Amino acid sequence: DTWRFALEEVSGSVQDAYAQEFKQRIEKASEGDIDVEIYPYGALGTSSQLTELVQSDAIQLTFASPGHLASVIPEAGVFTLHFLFSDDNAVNEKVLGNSKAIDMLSEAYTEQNLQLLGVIPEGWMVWTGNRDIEKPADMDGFKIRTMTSPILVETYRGYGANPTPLPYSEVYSGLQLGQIDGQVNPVFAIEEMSFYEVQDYMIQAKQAQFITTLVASSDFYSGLDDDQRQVLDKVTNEMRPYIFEKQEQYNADRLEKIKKDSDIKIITLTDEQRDAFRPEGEKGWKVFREQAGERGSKILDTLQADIKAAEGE
Ligand code: 6CS
Repeated sequence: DTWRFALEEVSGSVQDAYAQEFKQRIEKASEGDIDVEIYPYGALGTSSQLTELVQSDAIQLTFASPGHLASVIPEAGVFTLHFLFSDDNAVNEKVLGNSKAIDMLSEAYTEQNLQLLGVIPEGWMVWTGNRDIEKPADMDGFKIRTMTSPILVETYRGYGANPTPLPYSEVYSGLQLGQIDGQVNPVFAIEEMSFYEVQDYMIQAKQAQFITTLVASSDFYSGLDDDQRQVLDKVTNEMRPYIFEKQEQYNADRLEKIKKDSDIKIITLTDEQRDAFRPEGEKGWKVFREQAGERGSKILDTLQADIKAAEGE
């Protein structure tokens, strides 16, 4: 059998590292029964289009980032909320692997013909801009590109920014032509998409993690024979520590590369500066609760409690 696996990121990205390792492990564990074909970003369409291809079973696997997917599954938008996750990303990784919130979320995916296979952090979201952003007032009228989910758009509107939702593929030209002032993504992505070449500032505020989800089409998943499903479940479980380490390494290495190759100003907000963003950043939570309803609220409350508990351990 051939499993087609589409990425929302280009070759050399965290998602690509995942897919390459996944391919090797699946092909080995299935003893040649399964071939995995990888389609990097650009081959089949935007993130939203990739999700549609999986929903209609035209391809079997894709990454579906909540920053886009929450337009279809508002509950997934929980991963895009600001100041929810722990400052310690190891805590986040642990919670994402265990929390009951993920089971609830999985129901919401199933209703949209998607099987949730994994929740994967890819690093801290970092702002880049043609201006420095150190206090909420600096966001006033700032034309920031966001992913396409309304929850994210409202979160940035809460800061007073002028959010512009766009597909990933349109960000570089938007920045270059000055149609947008800035964008937000993990460091590895800022490097590989060359955003740092057309921006003056890079601001680390640790307001959110970039978290993606790995999905399969429900029909594909339920149609697997027992052996194949076991192989898939085992491999996706065992990939967790692999990709967690990989994303840390990618983000650290690419930061060094950006420092070496450009004179972009890199700013890390102090705890005090970050705290000033908190009340506005948390406005997005209200929008999330409205859009994601009762189940969404329960997912948020459960995650929040699990993060607190894990921080205390
Ligand atoms: O900003 C985006 O749209 C994309 N960013 C990353 C790092 N991965 C996929 C996502 O679609």
